[in-house]
Amino acid sequence: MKGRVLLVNPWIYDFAAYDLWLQPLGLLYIAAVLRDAGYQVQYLDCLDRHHPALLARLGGAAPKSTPYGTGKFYKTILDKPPLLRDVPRRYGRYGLPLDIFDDDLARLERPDVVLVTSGMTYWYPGPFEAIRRIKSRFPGVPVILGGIYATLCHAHATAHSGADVVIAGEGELAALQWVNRLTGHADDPLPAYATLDDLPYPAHDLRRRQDAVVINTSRGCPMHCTYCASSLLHPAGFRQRNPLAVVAEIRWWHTRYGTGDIVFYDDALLVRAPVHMHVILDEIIRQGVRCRFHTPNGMHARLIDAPLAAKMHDAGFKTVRMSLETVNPARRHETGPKVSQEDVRRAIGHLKRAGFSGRDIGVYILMGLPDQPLQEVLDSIEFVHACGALVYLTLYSPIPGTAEWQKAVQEGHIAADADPLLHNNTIYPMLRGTCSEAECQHVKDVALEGNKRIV
Ligand code: B12
Repeated sequence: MKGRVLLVNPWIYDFAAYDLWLQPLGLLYIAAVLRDAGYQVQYLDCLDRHHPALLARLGGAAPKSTPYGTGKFYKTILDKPPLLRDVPRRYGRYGLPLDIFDDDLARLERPDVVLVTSGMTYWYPGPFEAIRRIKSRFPGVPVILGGIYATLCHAHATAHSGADVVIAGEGELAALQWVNRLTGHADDPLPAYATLDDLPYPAHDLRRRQDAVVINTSRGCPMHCTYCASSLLHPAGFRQRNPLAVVAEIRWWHTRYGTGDIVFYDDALLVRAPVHMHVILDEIIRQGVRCRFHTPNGMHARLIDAPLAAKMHDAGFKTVRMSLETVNPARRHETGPKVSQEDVRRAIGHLKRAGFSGRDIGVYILMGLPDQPLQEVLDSIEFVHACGALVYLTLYSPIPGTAEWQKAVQEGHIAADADPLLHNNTIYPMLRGTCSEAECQHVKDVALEGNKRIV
């Protein structure tokens, strides 16, 4: 054993959060790399809905989950940060109560290094709280912060997080290098990860349960939509795994851990489908892997054709989501014309003919874009409902480093150095006056009412 490393998945601080298979995939990859390098790893998950101490506090029953394993987090209502004072919503911390986390920390052996991950930029109070508590329990132990917030808001994280080291970007090798350095193994050779296939499987076994496992068949995205941060998070560009290796990983979780739900986290799952997704689906069907598959991250509708839809159905896909963003062609053209209305209509048709019901198919519509009239959102909702699929509204907020961010700064909608709390998609449209709370609610009601009629 070269040393002991603690890995922490922190809380979410937000107005709303839902466990749509939220798993810290990047941190679990790093855990696997460290374990392979000879470190003992310990793991604390502040978002563990099945933590026995939490369940005991809630009366002992299992947490309510959907049949596919998603569900509500425990929420502790908190005072709003002053910047968000005027938002007419209840703010809170999602995940374990603080004392349960502290008890877990107290039971751990002193680690040599602690690694903390971070998700959405505006969730930074979560990692900050975790770092504060870790520092108070283990004074002198170095803490390294990485992840999406740490990458997109590197300067903010360096200045304010309290971490000793903040690492941007994909972190498998950087984390190992730092841990080696901090534990006196600086001269140890590093593994050569030339392709994604060289990485170990993410350490999902550290999680309390493996009923649902998230997986990446690729990293990055070949498209460059103006609102998306994928290329900033994956500067090495778009890379796909060997499709047979993906199926081997799915089988590994299914046969060894009884995993029944596999969730794809890819940005661009269907790109190069003939040599990638088709092969994955063919093999799942040929090998008789009986899992349920989900794509909570929207797929590219243009790439869903009849043969692909049929195979997805036969392979056991259950949650199928794609993105339309808006029915306004001019706006789609400006942001990255990856999908048209016709693509979405056609894709829904293919999926339905393959055997999916309208309730299996969800289409993301973006709301609160700069200068976007409410009517455009209502038209988009009407279009999706007329195609016979469910609408999922996603509220827009600009992400630092993207083209839309530059534009928002230039047009004075957000300050270049705005506190990342203001990136929150729940409030950004409201703060900018793009849509009021009442208007947002009206649009949501229209979407929900229409969704009820989808069969
Ligand atoms: C999967 C995904 C989701 C999942 C949930 C993911 C999760 N666990 O939270 C779902 C589908 C639910 C989702 C939802 C949303 N998402 Co999302 N999502 C992603 C996506 C595609 C992949 C994230 C991922 O797991 N990557 C794979 C792993 C391997 O990479 P990773 O976690 O980054 O880890 C690597 C590094 O970060 C680093 N690292 C990580 N941890 C650590 C720790 C240490 C110590 C070190 C050294 C390194 C390190 O090393 C890792 C391995 O290389 C990203 C885009 C992207 N390409 O990152 C968007 C992204 C994170 N999502 C985004 C958005 C906007 C949303 C939504 C708000 C969309 C909407 N408008 O509704 C919602 C809100 C979610 C909510 N409120 O609950 C934005 C972020 C916005 C922001 N301001 O931060 C992103 C960047 C996409 C974009 N538009 O550019 N999302």
